[in-house]
Amino acid sequence: MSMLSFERKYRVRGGTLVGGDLFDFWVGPFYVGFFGVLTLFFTFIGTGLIVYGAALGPTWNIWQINIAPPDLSYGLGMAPLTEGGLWQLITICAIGAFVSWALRQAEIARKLGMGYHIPVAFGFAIFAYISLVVIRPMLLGAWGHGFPYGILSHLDWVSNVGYQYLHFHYNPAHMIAVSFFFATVFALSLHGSLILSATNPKAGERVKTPEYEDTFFRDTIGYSIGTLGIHRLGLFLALNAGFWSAVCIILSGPFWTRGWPEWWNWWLDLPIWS
Ligand code: UQ1
Repeated sequence: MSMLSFERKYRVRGGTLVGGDLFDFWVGPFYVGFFGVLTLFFTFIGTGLIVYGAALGPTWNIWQINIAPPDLSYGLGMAPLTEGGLWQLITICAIGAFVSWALRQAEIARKLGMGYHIPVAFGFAIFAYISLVVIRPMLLGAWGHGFPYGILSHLDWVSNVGYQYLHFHYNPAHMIAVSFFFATVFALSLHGSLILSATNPKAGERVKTPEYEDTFFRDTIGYSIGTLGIHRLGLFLALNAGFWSAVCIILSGPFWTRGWPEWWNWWLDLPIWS
């Protein structure tokens, strides 16, 4: 069955989460749906507000454009547009667009009778963003703790917040997150290279079966996790990378205010030494 006739077979109404048949159609290759319309709505408003904020600013230099959150003195209230209010509206649009996109993924998965793995995975990324601009600022009592929207300005924010805790690499949750990021990259490089080595042979040679892939790893390390297993492992590693990133920044401030190196004094403070 060609790809196009496969798509036609599955392009049927139903599976929507809200609104029944409303927006239940395709435009060219793209499924629209209620959440497709909502994604477009938030994206256009949010992008428009970013361009408006940039137009108010002192520069069109792409590296230096900056849309800052409100001053800490505004607490958890709304600020005037030019005093961080734009940042607040842009944040609402961003979350609206991201969540709508995840729900559109869920509707497409339902139509195809697939699992919800993709929207759930994207949900971890949304959670990491929301932990930076909503959860941590709310726990600290001011929207001003969110990060500014700008290429260099958000890098400065990361550097400044890191130094506020003296040495962020001593944050145990940060250590776990970084380890998962490295493990994710390691697993994907093993998997990508293995698949290409087996399925992209020289002209005239046969594509190798999964038995070859298993045997390569059994010969190398005495163990193969299997063709389904490597994808379960990859998803597990990647979701944990995002999850522990969120944890490490939520801990910093709301639950630990001193330098992170000092946290490790719990070891020296164990009663077994006295
Ligand atoms: C693996 O064992 C395997 O099964 C055949 C794959 O599937 C195609 C892989 O991509 C990789 C990388 C491995 C090896 C991974 C571990 C954790 C032993």
